[in-house]
Amino acid sequence: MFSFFKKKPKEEEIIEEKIVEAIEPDIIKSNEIIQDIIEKKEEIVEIEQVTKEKGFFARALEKTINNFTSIVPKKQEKISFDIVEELLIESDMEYEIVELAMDGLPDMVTKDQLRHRLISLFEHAPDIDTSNLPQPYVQLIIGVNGAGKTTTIAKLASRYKKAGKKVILGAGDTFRAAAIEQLSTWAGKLEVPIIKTKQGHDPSAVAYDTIHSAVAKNFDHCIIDTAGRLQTQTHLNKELQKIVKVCNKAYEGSPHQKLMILDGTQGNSAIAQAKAFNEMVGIDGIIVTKLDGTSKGGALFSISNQLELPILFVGIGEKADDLIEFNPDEFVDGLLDGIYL
Ligand SMILES: Nc1nc2c(ncn2[C@@H]2O[C@H](COP(=O)(O)OP(=O)(O)OP(=O)(O)O)[C@@H](O)[C@H]2O)c(=O)[nH]1
Ligand SMILES: [Mg+2]
Repeated sequence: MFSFFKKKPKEEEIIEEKIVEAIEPDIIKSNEIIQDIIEKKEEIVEIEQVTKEKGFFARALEKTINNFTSIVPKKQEKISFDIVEELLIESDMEYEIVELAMDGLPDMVTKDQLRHRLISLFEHAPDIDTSNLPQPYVQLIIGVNGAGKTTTIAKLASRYKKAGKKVILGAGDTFRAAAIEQLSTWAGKLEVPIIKTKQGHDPSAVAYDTIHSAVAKNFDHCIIDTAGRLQTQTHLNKELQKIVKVCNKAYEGSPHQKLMILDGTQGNSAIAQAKAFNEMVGIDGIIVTKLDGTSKGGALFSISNQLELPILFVGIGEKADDLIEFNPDEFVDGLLDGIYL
């Protein structure tokens, strides 16, 4: 301690000064780095907060909105008619529908004006009354290959189960190898029962057994998977019509809902598919999957408007929770908040 007050020899002082001189830039640099890290952390917290606050749709529509912001980089109060038209076409809304939506709008379009027009595009679709559902409520899931049918069944089952309902699944895709295992794995994860058979067996029999079991054991929801098929595959389409008939035999009035699963990344081309399936068996509602993976979010306007069918849910990821109820107001707000002040 005493030595602390002792005067340092001259060389020692010089060496000390030199060391300080040598390391000073490093100290300044590391202080800068620390400051940078602190600022970045604050930025991340802020981004996380904003992301949390953003509606589900804003997140689901991220790719579509990114496309918008490449045309309108800064949010505005009014956007010119031509730019709005470009934005809608860019989001894969069919030109006919764009014209319909924009008819009579002024040169500079406000958010409210556009919002009103876009929401009205969904108004043709009938409402589905979800009160007093028959029990069991039988849903038949249909669509082309890879649209997201099986994953959507898992998402629906998870949703119903969380609402305290009893759910049973039917592995009606007996055509594709591994389809039965895929649904069985989901059933295991979600802890819901599944009725299945061997690959190649009659899917109508699976549908029958599933419904029969659902009725006998008082299940609330019965969801039946089907094999992916193209509207041009006549034998598979006959098979689908047979499944529908057999459901009605197992429990009169079922299937209560024939749900068409459309791959959102296909944009407008999904409309032709849905039309063909609608003619084949009659569709009651639509679920659009993979909205998270597409910049073609505007196709939902054309899908609902052209088919005059309600979009019930949208898929926004691969997990069981990645399904959100479709709400036209929130969907339109999610889109417009990206470009309007
Ligand atoms: N990103 C994303 N991927 C999804 C979504 N829905 C389904 N998928 C993925 O799409 C792929 C196909 O999904 P499946 O559920 O097997 O589709 P499917 O219609 O049953 O297919 P097939 O039975 O072969 O006709 C899988 O990799 C899923 O994880 C979604 O909403 N978002
Ligand atoms: Mg499948």
